[in-house]
Amino acid sequence: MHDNCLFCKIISGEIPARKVHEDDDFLAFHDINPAAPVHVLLIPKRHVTSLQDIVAEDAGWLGRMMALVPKLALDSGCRPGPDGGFRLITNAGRDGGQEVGHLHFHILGGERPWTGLG
Ligand code: DGP
Repeated sequence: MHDNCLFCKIISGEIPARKVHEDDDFLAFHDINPAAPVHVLLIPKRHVTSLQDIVAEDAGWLGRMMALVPKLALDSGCRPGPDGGFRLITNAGRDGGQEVGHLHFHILGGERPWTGLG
């Protein structure tokens, strides 16, 4: 728990969210301002500010986080196969367009057209 971190408050339950997945290490929930028909945020429960802070020792849990993405995409309504799919985005730092300072993956999908995040 990191003071004044919005996503830590969602993890603790202080701020509600529409959860799609939760386990000991990760939480996924619908983005409050969806940029696509499916727009889910996947976050680690440990407070990491962004991908800027990742080092080689993080490979284990970060790999497990990445491996959750295709299952969450399908469970959230992304279509399977080559005509379906999803987009994965993480914004890091101000120049990267990051607004919430807790590492998160945007999982975006659903039938096009939609613009996504750039
Ligand atoms: P980024 O710009 O990459 O830091 O994206 C932050 C995302 O977080 C943005 O798409 C909107 C979303 N968001 C901000 N506040 C809340 C909230 O209180 N609840 C939920 N579910 N999403 C939020």
